[in-house]
Amino acid sequence: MTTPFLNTDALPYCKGCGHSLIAKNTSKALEKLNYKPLDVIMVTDIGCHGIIDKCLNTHTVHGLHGRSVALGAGISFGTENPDKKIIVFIGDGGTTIGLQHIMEAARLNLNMTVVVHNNYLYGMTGGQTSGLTPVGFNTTTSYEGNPFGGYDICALSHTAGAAYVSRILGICDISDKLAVAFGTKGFSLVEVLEICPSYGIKLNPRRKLAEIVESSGMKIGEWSNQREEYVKYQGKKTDDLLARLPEIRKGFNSYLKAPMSLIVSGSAGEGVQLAAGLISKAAIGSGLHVTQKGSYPVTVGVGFSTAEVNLSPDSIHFHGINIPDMVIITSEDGLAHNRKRIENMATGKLFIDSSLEVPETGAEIIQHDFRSVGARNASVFAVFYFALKTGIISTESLFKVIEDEGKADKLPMAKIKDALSMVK
Ligand SMILES: Cc1ncc(C[n+]2csc(CCOP(=O)(O)OP(=O)(O)O)c2C)c(N)n1
Ligand code: SF4
Repeated sequence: MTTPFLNTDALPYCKGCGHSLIAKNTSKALEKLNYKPLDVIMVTDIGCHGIIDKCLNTHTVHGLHGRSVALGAGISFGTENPDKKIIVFIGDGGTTIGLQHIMEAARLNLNMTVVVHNNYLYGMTGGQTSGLTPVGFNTTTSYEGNPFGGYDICALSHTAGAAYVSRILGICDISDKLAVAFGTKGFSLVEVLEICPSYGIKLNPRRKLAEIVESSGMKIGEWSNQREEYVKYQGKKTDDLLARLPEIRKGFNSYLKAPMSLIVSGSAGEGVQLAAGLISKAAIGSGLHVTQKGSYPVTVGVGFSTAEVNLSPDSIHFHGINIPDMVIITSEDGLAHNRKRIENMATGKLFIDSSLEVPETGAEIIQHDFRSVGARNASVFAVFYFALKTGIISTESLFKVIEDEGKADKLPMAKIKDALSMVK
């Protein structure tokens, strides 16, 4: 039977896995609290518990191992809407890996609930010990019993400042217990104890969950802190960074009818990213959709600098560039960084500084002395040259960006115009 929150009753877990019980009772608890599926943002972690995503009718986000709480925290900061319910599903493995994220969310008392699926081991990868495995418990990395005790995630979260924490056994109907956590304002965490039938039960035959819990020394129970939730502490909201960017209005046209990928590359400190930015903004001003990505070594002043630009008359859904349509190379560093991709081009155009050795390529080769305007301006001149030769964007649209951004004084415009006037 499906529920408003679960689109199937064929949950993807091994027979008897406690993860199924948690998923079903989460649905039940949310129904009891009158949440609608799209009021709920479920963030899942890596692990067996995380494969529930496809069964959920809620919003879903799947995070890296241990990082789901950080994602949930980001969503909580971003939504700041107590009517939306953010729930993070995480395993004991992810809890170990992302412990600090949990502490931080508890310390700030962010509006969210973390459900720790504690089956005492890493389920998906074959039953290894986690930081929550209790002393004496057998796993595939401790066949003679874990020599260490596990973290008390409830005590840690409570001490860090969580509004509500509980440790419960993952048996029978746990929906009311989950509902208490889901209904808490601020940060709540429920540690649900279970045994993974595929590894935990096999490796620990004849042991019962209640006895394992007892021997771990960690009590079943609930703990709370009377605190305001994070939203109540908020002062002035920070301005949206995007809102500060000047709007680019369409003032030009482009003949581009299909997506085109372009690489601009040269040496760090030679205006490569600036030049690519000019193309991108001029293209937006010409009615195109644009993505731009920069890459350069961490030592930003030496080595290559490469910009990847996608231009398209329609929305762009993937910004990666494998084999580019066009390439502009203004220095040896840029050539070395892109040689493989240039060699793989069967068509397209390569604009390359005439001082450089031309690599083997199927692209049409267009050589020009871009460095004649000075090394620091070679890339800016090269994009003007590119505009002139291809007509994809006009040189006027590039001049307009420079004007609008007040860059005319910082660039040798006269030199560039002079050099352009000599281009045939
Ligand atoms: C960063 C990272 N490290 C390791 C892995 C490999 N990995 C995938 S699932 C898993 C174990 C998950 O165990 P747990 O978090 O306890 O969840 P369970 O499978 O028990 O639900 C691991 C280590 C990964 N996907 N990503
Ligand atoms: S391997 Fe263990 S944790 Fe994973 S689905 Fe099967 S029983 Fe559940």
